[in-house]
Amino acid sequence: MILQQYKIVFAGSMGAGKTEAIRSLSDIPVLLTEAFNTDQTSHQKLETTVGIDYGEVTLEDGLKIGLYGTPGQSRFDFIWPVICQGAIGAIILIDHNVNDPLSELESYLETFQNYTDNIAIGITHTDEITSSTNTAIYKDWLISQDLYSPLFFIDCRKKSDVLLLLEALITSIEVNHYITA
Ligand SMILES: Nc1nc2c(ncn2[C@@H]2O[C@H](COP(=O)(O)OP(=O)(O)OP(=O)(O)O)[C@@H](O)[C@H]2O)c(=O)[nH]1
Ligand SMILES: [Mg+2]
Repeated sequence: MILQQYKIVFAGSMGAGKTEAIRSLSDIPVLLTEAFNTDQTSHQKLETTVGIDYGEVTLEDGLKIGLYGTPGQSRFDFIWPVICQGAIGAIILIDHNVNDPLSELESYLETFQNYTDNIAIGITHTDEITSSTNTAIYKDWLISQDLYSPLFFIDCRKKSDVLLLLEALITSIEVNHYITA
């Protein structure tokens, strides 16, 4: 399982859709590490990731990617740098409906920029908007920070959405580092 040609890590807040994104994308049965969620204050979901999710996808050009999902709970943040070892990039997923999604994005970017130069951002749950936060804030903020990470609004339950984000990340890596399959 560690012998994948390339490794991409999915990071981001609890319930943002990391496990779901890997499930949608993977060509193989996904190795999940879900357990009963005892942290109902952070998120009211029934189960949460407590280890490393793992899946694989082979892109049209034959490039095989290992998909590694992190646990969103910050009590597991010690494992994030471990999972990122050897990764060519990371996808940060942020639930648009959390209290302050921009500060969550800022905080995950700040952390994961220590582990990889290549980051793409997926804003999730915009199909069920419950907050009054404007969706324009993300791009405006990235521009204000002089950051040019690919950013898409995605539904993690849709393979095509997650694939688009993954391919945008791969393209930006190829442009930056001339990776060939
Ligand atoms: N409506 C909607 N549901 C979503 C979206 N993305 C994920 N979900 C659902 O949100 C729930 C939580 O998703 P998970 O994939 O478990 O979230 P996670 O990021 O892995 O969460 P942790 O492992 O707890 O950190 C699941 O029921 C998903 O199907 C989305 O964009 N829209
Ligand atoms: Mg999960």
